[in-house]
Amino acid sequence: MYVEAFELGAAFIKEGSQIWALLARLRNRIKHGHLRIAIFGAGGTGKSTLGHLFSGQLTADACPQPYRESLTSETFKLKGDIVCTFVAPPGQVSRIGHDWHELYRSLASGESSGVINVVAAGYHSFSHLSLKEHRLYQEGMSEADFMRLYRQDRQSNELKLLQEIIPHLKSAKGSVWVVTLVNKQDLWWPERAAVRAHYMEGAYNRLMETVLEHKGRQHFRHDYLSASLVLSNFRTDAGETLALTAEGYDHTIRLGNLNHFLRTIEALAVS
Ligand SMILES: Nc1nc2c(ncn2[C@@H]2O[C@H](COP(=O)(O)OP(=O)(O)OP(=O)(O)O)[C@@H](O)[C@H]2O)c(=O)[nH]1
Ligand SMILES: [Mg+2]
Repeated sequence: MYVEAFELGAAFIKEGSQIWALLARLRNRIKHGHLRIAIFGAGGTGKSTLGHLFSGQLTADACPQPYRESLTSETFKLKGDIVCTFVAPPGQVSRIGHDWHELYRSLASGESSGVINVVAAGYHSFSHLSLKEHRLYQEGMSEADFMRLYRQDRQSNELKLLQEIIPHLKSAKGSVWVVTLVNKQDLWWPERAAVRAHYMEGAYNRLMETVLEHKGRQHFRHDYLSASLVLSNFRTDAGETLALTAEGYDHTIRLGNLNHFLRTIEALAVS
């Protein structure tokens, strides 16, 4: 799912600093492939950020943007000879409807053969000014108390959304690949073993396995990857700190993992 710094050889680290070239190559290679990638995921996990990275509107070292909830589906097209499209519908539960159904249709017709499901180990951005306006906040709670409850709630939401997508993966026409992108590595890096176990050994994985059983290895492939699309402390607009970028999470780890993620997408996109 993730690559640890000590696993990265010197050559890999050097390449990690060339993410931009890799992204350009990825775009160039898939723009001739008539490929459409559907990006699913709960609100605030990083779908729009991912679309911006793919489409060249965000560089690997760009400044993070404050969270603005997407209100409609966003389509990120590659520049130039445009045939590869990344579609990311908004992930707030209240907005699941038409946009998600469009993506389901594109899976059923075989138009989309790649899916990226973005999760974030419960570190989902939200649009309330202060945590005190959040429905989970109770009088007297510290930021840490709130985060414990909030992350549990968001992780169950990730599962609920996956349950919703599963039947559509099963009935997708032809072969389909899925990447679970566990984003916001910069916020959960010290607890990476627990995060890895949560996704790869629990209910999330069991749900993915049902698709594999249904479609068979020949027609279904699922990979876990993780990255930090931007490096940013998790704060509310009111200035409350909900999580800090992790101590020890450095540029090399970030670029190494981003590189690993992009290389895998590149390989899947041309397979
Ligand atoms: N710390 C950190 N923040 C991130 C990362 N990726 C994205 N973000 C931030 O998370 C916030 C939400 O990202 P978006 O891409 O807008 O999320 P979304 O999934 O499109 O959200 P909706 O449109 O509501 O469905 C933004 O402020 C991003 O800058 C990451 O890897 N680490
Ligand atoms: Mg969005």
